[in-house]
Amino acid sequence: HPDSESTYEPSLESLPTDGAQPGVHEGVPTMTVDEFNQGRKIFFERCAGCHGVLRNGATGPALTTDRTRDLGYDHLHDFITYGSPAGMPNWGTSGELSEEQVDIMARYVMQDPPMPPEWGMEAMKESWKVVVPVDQRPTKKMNDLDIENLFSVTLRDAGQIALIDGNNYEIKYIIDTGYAVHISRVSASGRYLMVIGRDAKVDMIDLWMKDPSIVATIKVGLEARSVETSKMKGWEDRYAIAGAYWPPQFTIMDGETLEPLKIVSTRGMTYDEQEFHPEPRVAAIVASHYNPEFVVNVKETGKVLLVNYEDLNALQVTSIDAERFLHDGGFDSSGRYFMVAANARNTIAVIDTKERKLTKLVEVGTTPHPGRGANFIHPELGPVWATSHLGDDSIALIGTDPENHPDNAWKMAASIDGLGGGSLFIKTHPNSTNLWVDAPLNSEADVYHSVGVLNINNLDAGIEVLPIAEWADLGDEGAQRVVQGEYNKQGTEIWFSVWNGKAEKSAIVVVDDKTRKLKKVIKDDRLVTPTGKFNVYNTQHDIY
Ligand code: DHE
Repeated sequence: HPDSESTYEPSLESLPTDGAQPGVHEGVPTMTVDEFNQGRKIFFERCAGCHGVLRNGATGPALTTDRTRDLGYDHLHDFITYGSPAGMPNWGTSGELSEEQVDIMARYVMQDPPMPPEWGMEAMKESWKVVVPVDQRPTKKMNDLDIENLFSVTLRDAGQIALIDGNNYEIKYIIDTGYAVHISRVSASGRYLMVIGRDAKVDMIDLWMKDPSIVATIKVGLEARSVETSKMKGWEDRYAIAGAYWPPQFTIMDGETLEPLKIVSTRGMTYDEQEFHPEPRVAAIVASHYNPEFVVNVKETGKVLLVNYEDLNALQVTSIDAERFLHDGGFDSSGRYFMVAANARNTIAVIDTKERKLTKLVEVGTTPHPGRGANFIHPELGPVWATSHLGDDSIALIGTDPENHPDNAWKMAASIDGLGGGSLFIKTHPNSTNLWVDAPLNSEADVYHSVGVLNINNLDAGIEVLPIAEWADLGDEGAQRVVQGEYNKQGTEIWFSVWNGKAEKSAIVVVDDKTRKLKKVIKDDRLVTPTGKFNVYNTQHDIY
């Protein structure tokens, strides 16, 4: 997170604890206990997302001691300072880490990784709180908010979300949540907004209350990225599920109170080599519309788990071999096929949630990163789902209509030029003819200050580049990375975050979809490090 300046202080119990003693190996630089603890904290906050808590690697390479001691202190020190084009942030030269901290981290990754604690039912129950019991909640909507056009906006380093009115751009509420909320999801009824912090704190917000606020909360682990609720007809709002990075597990909860009901570990064998992996993290989770199931994507083992929630005491989990390093993804336009990126394997796995099987593994560009992807009807190829890439500047189009366009189905039917490498998110809307793509992790400021937009009816016409950061007019301070487009409910405008450091000003830029012209800049001192934005209606109905 090159632009975040976290002041988050994890409680001691949420830090990896011991076993390992710093500096006991021959040839390995020593550390004081204080330095070792600083290293633990920095690694947990900055590095574990890509390299894994146990450092076995995923989005980033493995940093196990056999490798780091081989690479040596100087190499590690330089790498941490300057980063790499492959995606390692330049922690030193960006000023994110001080010279002293770079030195600590170079020595730290040469020590054995400490084993973090487990987080089972007792810990979960202790953290669980029903703030407003179900019988004290309203039975109808008690406010005059246009709930369906609200945007839930992550204020990453503030540990908050903002609820912003999609009609008049007013910040209606700022709600304290876990640290660095990763995603927001909306329950099937549209009433409950679920958010999950990087610190694995799940907060459930009741949008029907006069003043929407948290009605239940729980911590499902020490580090997490995904939350979802049951969407199958007859099971609406019944269950919630959250996936954790550490401990590697998922938890099924009551959909109205977040009471933890079932915890399932994902530790086990990789799908291909069938060797034990100690840290298979839970990445994206979606709810099936065809079966009473959650689709749980396990990163390191490369398995997609279909978790049937009909009987939690006789839990049926169908484990589909897919590809390793599953990360993010979304449904095709029919809502039947789930397209998930196995990012380090340059592959999109297509899961048929109706027939409950793997349909295809599709090879795309380098390190696909779709967010939820983008669905549209291509004039020749028919319905397609699109992803951009972290590792190259292409956009891959995969045909999703085996009935009427079998020749293009489940393969990369086209690859077109996008904005640039370092892309994270791509977006369109059923009412739009625009396909928008960002590149916040590109190394060139001109590129990460912009978004690109293509006409889906004439993709050959090339990309128009819009200077979003310039439009935000925030001055010269900070990196101002432009990230993640999200449409309003009507599909008439698209919002982008201009993501700056915690001490700097950020903004949200709203672009008119038809004219591609600036419509509004939302600036407010409370908009600290805005990243993900989730329109309630689009999120509830999987519209992207
Ligand atoms: Fe994300 C989605 C994990 C870095 C913003 N991110 C996801 C999902 C996963 C994930 C597993 C899918 C969740 C789902 O659909 O259930 N993200 C990770 C990481 O492991 C990683 C690479 C490193 C880390 O340490 O977290 C990472 N992500 C980032 C960022 O740096 C971003 C840009 C800013 C931030 O807030 O941290 C970021 N990730 C997002 C957003 C989504 C997301 C906005 C949802 C996109 C959507 O449209 O659905």
